[in-house]
Amino acid sequence: MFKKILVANRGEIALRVIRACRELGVPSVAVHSTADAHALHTKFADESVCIGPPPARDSYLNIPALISVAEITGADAVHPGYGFLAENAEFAEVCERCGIRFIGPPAAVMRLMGDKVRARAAMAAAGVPILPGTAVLGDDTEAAREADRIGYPVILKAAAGGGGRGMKVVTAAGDLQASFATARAEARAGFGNADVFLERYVQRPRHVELQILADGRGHVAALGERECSVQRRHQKLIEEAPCPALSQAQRDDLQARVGAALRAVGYANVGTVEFLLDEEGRLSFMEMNTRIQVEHTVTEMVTGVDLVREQIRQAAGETLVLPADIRPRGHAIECRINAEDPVTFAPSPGVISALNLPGGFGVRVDTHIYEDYRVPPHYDSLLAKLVVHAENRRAAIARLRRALDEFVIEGIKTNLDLHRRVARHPDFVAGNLDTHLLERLAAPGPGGPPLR
Ligand code: MV4
Repeated sequence: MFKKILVANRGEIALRVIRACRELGVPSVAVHSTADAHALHTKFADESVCIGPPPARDSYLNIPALISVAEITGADAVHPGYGFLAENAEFAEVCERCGIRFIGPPAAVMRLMGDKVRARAAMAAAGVPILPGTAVLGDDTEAAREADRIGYPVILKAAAGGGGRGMKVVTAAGDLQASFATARAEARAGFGNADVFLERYVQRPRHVELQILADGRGHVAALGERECSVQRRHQKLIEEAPCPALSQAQRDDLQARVGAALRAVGYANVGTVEFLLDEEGRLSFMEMNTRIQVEHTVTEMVTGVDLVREQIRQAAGETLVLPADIRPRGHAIECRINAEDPVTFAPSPGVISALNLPGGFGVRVDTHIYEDYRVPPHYDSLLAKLVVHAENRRAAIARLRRALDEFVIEGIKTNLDLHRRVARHPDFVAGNLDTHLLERLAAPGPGGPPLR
């Protein structure tokens, strides 16, 4: 096992990692910006080092500063959490070159999955279903020919994009030339790489993702899927496990194919393979995330597997400990509680003047906030993850409503009310989810009760 782990993150995920370190008996080192001098992760860790001013590029993204802290404190591993440097292959390489284990997959696998065209090819080669689409496109003539073959609507995606960034839907042939030029320009500006490719566009998909845990020696465990369709502008708001729309046969088939694909690429550590589930119930690969995700908690609740502990153990070369039967037990739902204006969705930093966290049977709250804590304006707006677990989806929704009603955060604006309304909405209760649900809810009219 490692001698000491540097936690290269902040907020709730830094606490999550520090807690796992403590249970493993491994000392942890927190790093923080000057804006986070009073943050809980600096107090929970065994040691804490200030690495720079508030902007993330000068602190949490400052690779030389992080390496220096690891060397000075004697940390022999780095846990990147999510966001920040978690999917930065160069950071992983620098760590390894300095003799510090990066707790994540090998840099080469991170690069492969960061290239959406190569990732598609790797998945397809192992029999994972992908949407009709192309390799990197040479010019707009080729794009037009391929779009005609695939059939409209199509979507242009940046090969170096991901998470919904760098995408352009094209509904008619007359728009393709202009969209192709724009997509290339945006890809070059946004990712330093102008490569784009085409896929058939799925109009009203559900977002389903499969949690993976691998040891890099040929063992790939699939820990079931999550449904993450309740989102707004590519920010997930509610996640649940299992997906209410997937049959056991689909789940088994998916897990077998993804397992084969990830064995073939030498995957190690945790990862998430994202799929679109279309109106006809067909799954297609979208992209792979090579990090621990915000919503890993719902998988933990239904599988009983401590994913952060297992990713640390795997990175240290230890054998994976997994239950024999990793079928989900019961149902878990997570709400992301954000500091944001309920109408404009703008971030709402400030001081938390009063706080009551929900509790009781089947309720988990992962959060770094406390009474009198000042939410800084420099980072993402996630305040807390409320996770409920119960014997089935119906009971989980009842527990979620009860827990949301216990939750009090005063002094800043939050999306707690939005969650309370979604948890009572007929489409959500029925499991009729798709990626446009929140837009329909926010619009007044027959789409359901208006949300504002
Ligand atoms: C798509 C799509 C429809 N068709 N690809 C968004 C996140 C990124 N991983 C890919 N995304 C999408 N890709 C095809 N061929 C629709 C989306 C999409 C989406 C996917 C999952 C969850 C929310 C979404 C919101 C808008 C668009």
